[in-house]
This record gives sequence, structure tokens and C-alpha cells, in this order.
Amino acid sequence: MNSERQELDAPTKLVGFVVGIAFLFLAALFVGDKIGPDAQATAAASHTGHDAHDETAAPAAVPAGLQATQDGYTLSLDRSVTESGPEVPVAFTISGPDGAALIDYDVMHTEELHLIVVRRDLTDFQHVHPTRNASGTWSTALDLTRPGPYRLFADFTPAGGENITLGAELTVPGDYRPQPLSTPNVTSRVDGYDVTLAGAVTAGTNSTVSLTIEQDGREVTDLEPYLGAYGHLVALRADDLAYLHVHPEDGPPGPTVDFTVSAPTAGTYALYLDFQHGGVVHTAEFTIEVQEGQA
Ligand SMILES: [Cu+2]
Repeated sequence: MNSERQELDAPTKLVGFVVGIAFLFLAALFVGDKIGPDAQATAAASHTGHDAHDETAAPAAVPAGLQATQDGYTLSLDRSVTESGPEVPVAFTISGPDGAALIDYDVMHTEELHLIVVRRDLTDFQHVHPTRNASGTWSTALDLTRPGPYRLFADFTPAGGENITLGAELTVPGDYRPQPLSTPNVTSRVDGYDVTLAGAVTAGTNSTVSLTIEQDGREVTDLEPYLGAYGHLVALRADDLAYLHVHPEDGPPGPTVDFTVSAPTAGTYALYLDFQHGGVVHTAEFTIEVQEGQA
């Protein structure tokens, strides 16, 4: 604009007048240009707000766990194919926006990073806490006895940042025979415990689910803290293994533990409840149908 303004310094009054008018016109255009995009942005923002209102808290972002790269962070496994076995070593890094392996994490649920592993057919769920070396490489051992594709979810919070869950696939070659997902259930038996699930989950909103734990017909009231709570719940969407964020609610050490679940869509989900009792972590598994939210 500066060069154009210099050209407007014409010598005669007439030309100066005409050019002055032209300058005002150009100035108006310039201001119009400045206002235009802002006005459009404002209109777009209010339009988005309108949609969000219509869909009642529909999440705007892609669900967690479906991407290996998100917000500048990348989960890189040291290999994408590995041998089978009960304790297969697995290593990975999380690189940050600067490309370097991330070494600064915020602790969340008593750990810097939670690694959730499940075979694609939602069996062989594992929840482990790898160890990190000084250069940012995480290492652990996984039970990959059965062949097939496994999804790994790294759930972490960069220091001072937002919680992220990145996903990557690790394949164990062999004769993969996917098991059908169990039909929806409200009771699950594991290691001599009976766990009962109560509460319906509705898409697009926060729902509370309550899990009640019994052993030999007696309510368990001496659950031990696990990851800073009396239970840890993971929910995965069956169609694509989208990873849901679930928050434990404060409460007594049993028999009932409550969680707040937010499912992005209706459909079938697998739930895995980790709880600790008698010094051992047990995992109860459920299949639930999430209901359509009210339009
Ligand atoms: Cu964990």
C-alpha cells in the first residue's frame, strides 16, 4: 500500500482531487478488505456455535487414539511387526513439535504415560506402564501370544500441555482368527469376582456408569487404590477402536465405583475396568450399546 500512496502525490489540484477521491475509494476498499474476513470469521463462528447448540455437546474433535500423529506429537514404534510370545519387548518414542523425543511429561493418574494394548478383535486387553530412559525411549514387554493386529494407545500429557492419546498398530504375523465381540452384558466374572455395570451411556453427553464389585457373593469394600483411584476404566468404540476418555469419580473403596463416560456416537463399545484387590489388578470386561443422543 505504501508505494501506491506515494504515487498519489500528484502535482496539480485537479489531479490531486481526483486522486484524492481515488485514494479514499482505495482506502475504503482497503478497510473493506480488513473488515471482510473478520466479518466472515465472526459469521462462521456463530454458525459453528449454532451447530454445536443443535447437536447438544457433540464433540468437535476426532476421537482419541485413532491417529499416530496429532497436535505435533507422533508415536513411533521401533517396529510395526514383531514375533509372538508372552513377553515380547516393545519400544517406542513420542516426538514433540520440535521433532525431538519428548522427555517432559505431566504425571496423570500417578504415571507419565499409560500404554493400553488390545488386539483388533478387542481381546487381550493390557494396561501397562512402560519405563522411559533419559533420551525419551519407552520400553515394556507385552503379551502377544496370539497372532493378529494389535492397537497400542499411548495416553500422556506433555508438560504444561493437553492430554493426548496417540494410536499405532503392531502386527504379530500368523493365523489370526478374530473372535466375535461378546453380546452386551451387565455382569462380568473375572478371577472369582463378579462385577455388575449399571447406568446407560448416551452419545454426545456425559453419562455416569457405576460398577459394583463382589467376591463370593459379598460386596468388596476394601478396594485398593490403583492409579490414584479405586478403579480405572477404558472404553473403546468397537468399529474403529476410538479411545474414550473416562474419568473416575471420588468415592469409597467399594463396592461401587462411578465413572463419567463421554461417547462420541451411538453404537457398540468395549469397556475394561481395572481394579486392585488383594494386591492384584483384575480386569473386568463389558460390551455396551451406547444410545443415540436426543436431537
Ligand atoms: Cu495406566
